[in-house]
Amino acid sequence: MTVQTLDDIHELAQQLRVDSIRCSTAAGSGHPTSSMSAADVMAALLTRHLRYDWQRPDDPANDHLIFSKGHASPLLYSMFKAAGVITDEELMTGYRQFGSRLEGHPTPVLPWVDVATGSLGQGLPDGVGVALAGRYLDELPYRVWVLCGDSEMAEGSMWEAFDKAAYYRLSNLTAIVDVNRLGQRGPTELGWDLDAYAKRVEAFGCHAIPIDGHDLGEIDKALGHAAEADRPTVILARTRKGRGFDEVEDREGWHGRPLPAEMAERAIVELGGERHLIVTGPRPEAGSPRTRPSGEVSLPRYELGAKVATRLAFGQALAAVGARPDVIALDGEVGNSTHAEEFAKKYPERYFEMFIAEQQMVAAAVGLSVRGYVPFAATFAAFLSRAYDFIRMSAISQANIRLSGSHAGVEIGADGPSQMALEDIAMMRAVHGSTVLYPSDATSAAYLVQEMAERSGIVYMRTTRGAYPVLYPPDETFPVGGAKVVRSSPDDQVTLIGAGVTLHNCLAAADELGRDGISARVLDLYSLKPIDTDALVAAASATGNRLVVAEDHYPQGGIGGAVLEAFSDANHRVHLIHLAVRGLPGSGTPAELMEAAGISAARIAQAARDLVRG
Ligand SMILES: Cc1ncc(C[n+]2csc(CCOP(=O)(O)OP(=O)(O)O)c2C)c(N)n1
Repeated sequence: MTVQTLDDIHELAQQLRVDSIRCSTAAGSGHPTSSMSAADVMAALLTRHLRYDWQRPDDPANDHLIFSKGHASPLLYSMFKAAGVITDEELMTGYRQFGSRLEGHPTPVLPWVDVATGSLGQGLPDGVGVALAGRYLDELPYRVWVLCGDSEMAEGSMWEAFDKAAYYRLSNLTAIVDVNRLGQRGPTELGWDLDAYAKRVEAFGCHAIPIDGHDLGEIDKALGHAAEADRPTVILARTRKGRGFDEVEDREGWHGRPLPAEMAERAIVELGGERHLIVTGPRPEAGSPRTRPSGEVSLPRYELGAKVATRLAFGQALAAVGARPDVIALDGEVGNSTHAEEFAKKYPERYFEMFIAEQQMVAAAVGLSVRGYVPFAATFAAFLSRAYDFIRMSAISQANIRLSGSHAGVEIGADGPSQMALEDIAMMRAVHGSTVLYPSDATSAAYLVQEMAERSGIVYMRTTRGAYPVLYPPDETFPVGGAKVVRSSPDDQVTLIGAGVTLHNCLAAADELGRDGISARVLDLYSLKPIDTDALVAAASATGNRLVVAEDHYPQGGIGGAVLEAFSDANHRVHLIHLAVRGLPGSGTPAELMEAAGISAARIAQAARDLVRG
């Protein structure tokens, strides 16, 4: 039906409440009361303001609706029923069931869902990324509407999002905060103090509109204002959790609890019974994203033996790959260290400074990926760990993002352990479907940057601070999932495995061993996930299954872990010495720190001698 009056919207809101109760009671699980508080706002949005072609979720002109409070999935899925894209039967039999697309929290398994939510504090930052794409890249008038919880507002990432939304004047972004006073275990920090929320929001540069979130007239007006604002809008909707059923309304103890069947029956009666309205809301204005001319990617070329840091090669290659107009770069205020600034010099209009807001930086990449862009986000590898939950969730969002972490390991030297990434390989390898790359020289780094642009999922490159010799000629190729035998002879007695700075240490160790009459093979493991199991098994088999792995990372989950998992999968037995950073490092020169950590050339050579001489 075409909704005409506020009474019609009220009918729809009651349907959304009833359906939220019905599906969660049927599942025996879910968050009906969190859904009921926001039903009025969502009914008004769906019928009058969300410009969306439900039959064509890929239409680039569509508005975007993100449930940052993803646990209100009963409400979202009830909206899908009201839009006519899922049936009542699917909602009642599928919600939260094994194998169903109506998962406990929304994911892009559903074509109308942009990003996975459910880890609170992420949907709004993701929405900032989508809004950035709309305003600066697509140049389309679509709007991004994000439903947030009030307890969720305690997450710092929400404020990173408001801050960046205001900085980039994202007038196409509207956050709707469902201020129902209650969180999971009880009252929220600010309760119904809309003034306090409004002051904070305004201080961040956004436009606050406090309303009664159950007054359809006020809601409709606020949503209309938001669409016309010249900066991001935050609608602060004062609501009551469980609204519409007296037994639970505004009462503690009902968060995340479905109503028992007999209670659900009473609730449905109180809410006026079941309804099956299918509504038609506004459609998007026809439009296509702005296109930009595509150029030839011409990667930088490095002279063999020249000393070039892989972080510099990353930046230079990123600038080269920028010839593709879909490539976007994001920086966490360290672009001169990661060398992402090389991209900024060439393509300032596709470079977004996120300042020191790593969570927002990763979320923006996810939002850009929603619109099909190829985002690269770079900071010190150590600081990506701050955004790890965002990285984890981006895999659930099926996002395609590229991350680069510079300043890996103790090799960074004097700055000390706060700046050293010693956990990043473990963290990134553990992400679902991720790719983890760790080049040792500029040629391979540049090649792999281009590979990153082509690859889907979460793709991570670890880079090194110091400058080390270029090992490969410019036309060498480095397929993802491969490895390189850098040095070998038929007499090799041991294989030395490294990546990044430790590959250079392995080469120096091989020289030292050669002087002692021990011939060592050296393997460059530039692709840690996927890993080249065949190359590992071949090298082991050729060298008496004697291996030394050296890595500038803590021992857990790094290169050694990846190598041992590969041998275990291949059911191949080896004698392996694993050199990794085991103590807590301090400051020093790279050489001092690598020696102390036991990953220097001398320590690698000693380990190899021990293996060979048994
Ligand atoms: C990062 C994170 N921390 C904790 C939770 C567990 N959790 C789920 S819902 C919720 C309360 C949310 O309250 P609010 O944002 O006010 O939403 P409401 O359900 O009241 O509408 C909590 C703590 C979570 N999902 N994510």
